Amino acid sequence: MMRGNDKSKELSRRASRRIPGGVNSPVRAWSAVGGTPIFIESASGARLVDADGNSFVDYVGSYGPAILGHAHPQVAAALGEQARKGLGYGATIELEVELAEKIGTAIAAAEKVRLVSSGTEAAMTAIRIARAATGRTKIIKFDGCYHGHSDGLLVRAGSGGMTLAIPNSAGVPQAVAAMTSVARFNSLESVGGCFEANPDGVAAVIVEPVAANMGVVVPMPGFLKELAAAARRYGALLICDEVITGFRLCHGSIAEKYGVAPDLLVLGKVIGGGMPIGAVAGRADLLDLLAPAGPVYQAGTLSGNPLSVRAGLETLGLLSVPGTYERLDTLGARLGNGLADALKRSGVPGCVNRVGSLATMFLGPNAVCEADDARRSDTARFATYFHQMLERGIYLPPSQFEAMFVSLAHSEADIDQTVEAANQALGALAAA
Ligand code: KE4
Repeated sequence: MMRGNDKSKELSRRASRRIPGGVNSPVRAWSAVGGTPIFIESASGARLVDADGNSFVDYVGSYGPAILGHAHPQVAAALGEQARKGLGYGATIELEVELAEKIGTAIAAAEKVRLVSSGTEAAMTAIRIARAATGRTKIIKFDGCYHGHSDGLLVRAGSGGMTLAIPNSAGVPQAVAAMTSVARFNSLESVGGCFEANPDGVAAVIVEPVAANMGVVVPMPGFLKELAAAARRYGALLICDEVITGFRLCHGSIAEKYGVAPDLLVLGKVIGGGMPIGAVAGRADLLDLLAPAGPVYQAGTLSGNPLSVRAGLETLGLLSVPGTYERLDTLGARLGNGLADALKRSGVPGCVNRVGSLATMFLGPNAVCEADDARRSDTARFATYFHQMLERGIYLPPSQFEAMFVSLAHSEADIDQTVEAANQALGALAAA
């Protein structure tokens, strides 16, 4: 049981005086679930400890990077060693080359790689490359998918955009938003409609191959392959945003596992091992459009910084151990099946979507295949469920429209504790 949250309450009041909404990223604000966000004191393995000393099994995992669990000793030691060599130089180091080579070896489509400091930067750069390469302006994205907060991609955005019901951000000029057409995930008909509505041509289609920012939504069989074929037919580039899925669902690109070879890929999170990172990768002729090789400008003071690339290399090295992704899938299946059984036992309507170590339990709809299905979730009930789980020592993402992240540090006992807590929490919901 929780030991109170007085310290988090006091820190939240202090934070709100100096930081908008008291957070440095909206999804951390608990706007959709209510209550005071817990402030984290430390984390290790699958557990977090908050400022009041409460301990939780963690399913946020820094929203994806903590795939090894928090504070992995080998990664922490490597960071300490690297820091003693300096934090950054404004010049290139061998480790950047090594990380680009490792990504290129793992992902056939990643002939070249440009490292940046966030997924947002990487996605916006991929769009810029596509516009330069095709001479076209329009892009197609999917309702509920999230690709960071650059202007043109904050249209019908998922993650915080869905959570806070700000699908189209203020401050984005209508002229910019109009360059983005929005299709429905898993609907090839809506994709065709977007292409037909833009006779001047579309520069690129950007998609999360497994959507994870409207909650987890799995691509229907053949959807990604047909999407790639449609893009090719209309002369548009295909950009797969694998900021979440890259090196999480397999040792590389999940798009390639679905038989799709994207022209450009967006990566982040896991490849930095918890440190700030992003990457745009893909065909060499496209990446070579980037300055100084080509005319598309993109830059970053801390791009490829020594600490991020060292943490990323250590993490990818540990993830290359045979059996890693089978283990993640086994743990993810134990969690997903357990939550589905708990839903059924409670009689609370809902469904569980899962791919590997990514899972979302939707409360309300009995199937979620696209954003409008997800929007039919009972978010009030989810808020109650969130707090019921928190009381039982389980820390979930504070939104129905996020994914649960399972790490290699989660044990069967952690998963079973989570499922038992869900049985009790859903039972309480059903009885309310
Ligand atoms: P960042 O700019 O936050 O590093 O990455 C943006 C991004 C791009 N593409 C995908 C598929 C993403 O999921 C993200 C960021 N994910 C959210 C969680 N759903 C980050 C959490 C946050 O905004 O604080």
